[in-house]
Amino acid sequence: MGNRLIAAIQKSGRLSEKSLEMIKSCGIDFYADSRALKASASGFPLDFLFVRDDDIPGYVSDGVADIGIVGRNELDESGIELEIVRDLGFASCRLSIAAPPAFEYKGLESLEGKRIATSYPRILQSILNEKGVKATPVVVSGSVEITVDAGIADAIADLVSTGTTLKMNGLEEKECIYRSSAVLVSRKDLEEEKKIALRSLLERLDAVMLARHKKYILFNLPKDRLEKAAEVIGGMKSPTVTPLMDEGWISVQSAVDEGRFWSVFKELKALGAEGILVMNIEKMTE
Ligand code: PRT
Ligand code: ZN
Repeated sequence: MGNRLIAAIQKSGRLSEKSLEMIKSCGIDFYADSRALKASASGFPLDFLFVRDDDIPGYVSDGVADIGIVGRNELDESGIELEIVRDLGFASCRLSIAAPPAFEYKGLESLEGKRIATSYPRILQSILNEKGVKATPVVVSGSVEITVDAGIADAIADLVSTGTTLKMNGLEEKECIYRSSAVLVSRKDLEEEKKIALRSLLERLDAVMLARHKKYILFNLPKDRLEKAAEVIGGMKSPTVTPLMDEGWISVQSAVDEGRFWSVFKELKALGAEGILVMNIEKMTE
């Protein structure tokens, strides 16, 4: 063990699968039985502890684990200070104020003197404090959505992703007050060898995350449109150009930001591009 990095991962829940998938996509091999509480990677100095997400910040700060993957909400709620080394982007959700449609909501001020049920009292309180609003928190550990109907709260502050749960319980999302997604956290005082392992993990992770936001495109283009096409594509230094048998034509390939993809696609077509092929990129460096 000694110099192997120990990662605390949620045993079973919304973060589990994606956390492991992210590590696997870095080319790190391991076998994790769903009932096992521990696992070890082969060919990379990384071990896993499978635990409840609530325990992850504490385990990392106590040194039981060196790194962990946890929701930003869970970390902030714990009040434990850890280094957030990467925002992994998955399991994104928002903490929102919700109430029955009849509740007239004009902003956080409308919560003055009201009872608000939540599982995230610390985050809620800090947001209310910022606005100088005094409300009574009602702390529950689950099924927050039923508290209004049950008569113990006037409004709730709960995590939302699709909004279906709120609707099903007759509640209206009034305002998003906080955003969260899964983050990779680390102990602040890692030993040198573990730091080296973490750096190597991050290098791989960055290549995977960068690739996720890009598409690779390949197309044929009349030679004289190359300059214009390069402008449209933008991004990387310059596209790769290969001559074709037909002298007036070339084949062009480049990575394109996913967010800009459809507008690039349209403009390339307008420039006369043909046979456009689009591919996912597995890993890349800038
Ligand atoms: O057993 P363990 O303690 O490990 O897991 P858990 O039950 O505490 O957590 P889990 O697995 O439910 O969630 C882990 C993390 O996923 C959370 O801390 C968030 O960071 C993130 N996440 C993302 C969510 C949601 N989306 C989410 N929608 N966590 C909870 N929800 C719940 C929400 O509380 C509400 O009940 O889903 C419901 C709303 O969903 P929609 O889609 O109907 O809006
Ligand atoms: Zn939990």
